[in-house]
Amino acid sequence: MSDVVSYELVDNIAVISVNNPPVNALSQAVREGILDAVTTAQGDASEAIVLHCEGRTFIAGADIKEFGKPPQEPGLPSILSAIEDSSKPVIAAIHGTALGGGFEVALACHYRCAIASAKVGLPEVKLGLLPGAGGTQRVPRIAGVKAALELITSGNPVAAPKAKDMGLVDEIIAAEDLKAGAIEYAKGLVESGAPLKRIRDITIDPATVEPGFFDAARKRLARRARGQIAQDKIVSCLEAAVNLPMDEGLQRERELFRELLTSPESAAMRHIFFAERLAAKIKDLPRDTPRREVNKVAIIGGGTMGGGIAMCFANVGIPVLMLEIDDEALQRGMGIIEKNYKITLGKGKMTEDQMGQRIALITGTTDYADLGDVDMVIEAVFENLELKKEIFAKLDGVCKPGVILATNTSYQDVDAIAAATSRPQDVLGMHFFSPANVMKLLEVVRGEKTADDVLATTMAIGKRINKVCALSRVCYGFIGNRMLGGYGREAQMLLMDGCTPSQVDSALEKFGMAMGPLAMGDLAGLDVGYKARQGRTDLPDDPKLYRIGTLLVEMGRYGQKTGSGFYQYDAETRARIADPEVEAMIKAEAAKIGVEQRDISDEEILQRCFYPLINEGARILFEGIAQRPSDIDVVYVFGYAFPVAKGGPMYYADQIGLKQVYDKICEFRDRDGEQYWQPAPLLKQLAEAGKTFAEWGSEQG
Ligand code: 3H9
Repeated sequence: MSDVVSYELVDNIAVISVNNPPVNALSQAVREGILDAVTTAQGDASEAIVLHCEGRTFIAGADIKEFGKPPQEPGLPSILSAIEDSSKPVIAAIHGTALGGGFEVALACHYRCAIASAKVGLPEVKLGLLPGAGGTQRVPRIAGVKAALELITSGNPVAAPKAKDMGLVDEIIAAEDLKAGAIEYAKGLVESGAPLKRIRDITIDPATVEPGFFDAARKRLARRARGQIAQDKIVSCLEAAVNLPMDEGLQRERELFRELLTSPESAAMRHIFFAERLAAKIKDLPRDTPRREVNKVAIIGGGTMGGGIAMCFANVGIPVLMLEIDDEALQRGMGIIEKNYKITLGKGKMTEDQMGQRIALITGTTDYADLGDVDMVIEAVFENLELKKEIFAKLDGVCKPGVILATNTSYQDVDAIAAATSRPQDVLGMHFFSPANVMKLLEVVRGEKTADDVLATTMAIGKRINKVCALSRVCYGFIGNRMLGGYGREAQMLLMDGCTPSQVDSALEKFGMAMGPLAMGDLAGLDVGYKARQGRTDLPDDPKLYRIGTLLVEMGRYGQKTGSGFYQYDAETRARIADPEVEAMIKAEAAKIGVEQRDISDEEILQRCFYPLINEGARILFEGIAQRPSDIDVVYVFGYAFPVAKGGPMYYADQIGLKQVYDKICEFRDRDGEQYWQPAPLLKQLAEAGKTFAEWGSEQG
């Protein structure tokens, strides 16, 4: 029939097979193929039609690569109409993930069967979109408005058995061979004279929706939107599903889908979708680089970080051995892990059984000699180079050959740590972010001598433990923390220049940051930065620099843990409250050192906090620390809660225009001094050439 869609008759059942690797996305050829096949089936001897997919998954959605290009016929809605209007029942046979447009195809079918391991969902919201082919109209008709709201605004897929309970799937196929099982199921439907069930024929009784339901949903979603605009429009579509006839609801959905498709937010989120997948690829490593087997992992250090890392492995069924200095420390570490799992259990996100299985996978030891059979070791002790070197020398003595030795350092020199062993080729950095069992980012740090297979294995392990990996070369702070310096500095400088802490934080939060930098400082503990500054000799001698943060620590205001920092914190709710005492202190300190305070716009706050990130990012690219600009975006979105709807700092800079960013940095340099603002050579070069980071990245290959 076509390269990507085939058609056959098996007895009285027509079987349409989609074969468009890797994920059977609905490219133009697939759409055309399905349309032709459904049309053919109308005129032959078949009595029912099974739609199934070859390869690893059912259709995983529209082809995202086609978005932003001129639309090509046939459009998805016409395929769905052809399926829904078929005179013979159409049965979707689902395995893998039926997502987005793929699930919408299934919803247009008269019946849906799936194997138990399959998942279905509408993840469009994660791309800044809404389901544009009837998902918002059909799901509430069969699963109810409340369930539809949760499914579509979270974007999270549900497993087939749950989908069956929700009414989204009709039958779970137990047979090993889904195609054969689906054909049997179809034959049964024919024999029993099963009707052509069309979801469009269902009407929702508006009385079943609680009064005020949509308003409450809008308010709740707005609180966590962080610059994303799709959620609100999803609520509008669901309202249309309740209040309008199907065709008008579909039309409303289509209009709002088109609006989102051309929005800058969706463009940024699609950029991150592809950036995340690209970041997993190492430029100079062939795809078929061999991998080492990793079946058991050891973690050195059972503190908050080590415990979180242990959970990441246990969560995917990999046994973990946790090493601590003594039994007491070990018990404490295990206690933290159990407490964390109990929180997850309490939220209903895990069963008692699952918790038990995961905890059972984590065992403890205080003896390095027990590390003889592990395949990977991750050291997660505190940041002290000498201690880390000592540990790696010990590991070298006890671990079998070929073990991957990783350090979870945030700042230390991975090459120096590797040099403490006789096998530097097996050593690299795995920089997790706190809390390690929650945060998605994993910076994989490639040492000077790290072997290719060690890198390839670690990237694969990162994916297996559900992390988003980005590769960094060795430098102080790697990609993420190295870029952060100027961000925190300027947040405090802005206070001296005339802002209140709330003004700085709320400007950044309005932009979409999960938490402003000053509130974040309070959360992490102001004493941490204070101590780190004590040892530094490279900081400019400037009374303005970190003055407020330093004074707060000296007043015993360390942040949330002491109940006050830049803000006061409510003892019970932990809500942050602006503190007039701090605001007065800032004014007094500025006067004391002769800083003339002024009104500062939100725009300047954003520029002063973000442009240092962008500038340092340009240096990191030029030095080859990061592979590509989009990897830096991935680091910031997944590790530092940079709003995904802004696409990451480098993408954001490209949208502003590098010339504008460069000019502003020069302006700040002339006003605030070269010690803080020096445009990176690459930024200057691109600004002068009128290029973007993305263009530069593609030129580098
Ligand atoms: C939509 O459907 C809109 C409709 O409502 C309305 C239309 C009118 N298109 O993730 P992986 C590529 S919006 C194009 O590493 P996994 C991906 O880039 C869409 N390409 O695999 C990668 O390429 P490469 C709603 C796609 O096994 C390769 O496939 N659907 C698409 O870890 C492998 O991907 C979604 O948002 C696509 N739709 O995970 C689903 N999907 O090898 C998005 C993937 O060159 N996809 N690629 O780097 C996913 O969530 C995951 O890919 C999936 C597989 C779970 C399916």
